[in-house]
Amino acid sequence: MFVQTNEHLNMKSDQVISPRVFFSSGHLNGEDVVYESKRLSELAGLFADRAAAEEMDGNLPVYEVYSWVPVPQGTEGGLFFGLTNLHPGLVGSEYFMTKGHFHAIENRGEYYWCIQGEGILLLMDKQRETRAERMFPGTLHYIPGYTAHRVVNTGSRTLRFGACWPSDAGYNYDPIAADGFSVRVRKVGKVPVLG
Ligand code: M6P
Ligand code: ZN
Repeated sequence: MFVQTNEHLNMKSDQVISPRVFFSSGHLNGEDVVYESKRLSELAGLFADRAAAEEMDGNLPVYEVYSWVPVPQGTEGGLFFGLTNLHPGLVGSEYFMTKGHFHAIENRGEYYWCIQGEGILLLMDKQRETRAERMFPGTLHYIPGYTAHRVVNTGSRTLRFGACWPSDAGYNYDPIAADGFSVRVRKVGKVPVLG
């Protein structure tokens, strides 16, 4: 990786500081970067075919999330940055997916953008009306407030997406844990079907 140093800039080193966080296509590295791996055992309850999930290896990684948390959780006015690698796979006929969440401060929005792979972003409002946006490299997705968001990997390679959200948004997973999304994405023949 090429890192520009202060020497390259021909400035006094107290005028320019070197970057401390690095974004590459698959990783975030640096200060205040938090890494989390989500394995099938903790996600089994998301899938309709729970028995199929329980027959699979619980250690299987489903997705990994890197989050750059430059200010404390809950700070008003700040932003967090995330990179998620969602692996390809099926539980029964249902594609691997993220847990999905509303924000704890419900009116907070978020951006997602697809870097690699293909999938579907499910957006569900408080009335459980769900719409879906296709994700493929270069797509940019605005997630409004009051809207639960979940990503489904319908492709054959790791779906990689970026995210940016307010540092006071927080997470509310409870409605999803209780009732899921109103739409599931399944592989029927060779294609994803929503239902
Ligand atoms: C994105 C952001 C993160 C989120 C992650 C995984 O990177 O929205 O805040 O944690 O996706 O999604 P989830 O928390 O629903 O599992
Ligand atoms: Zn979010």
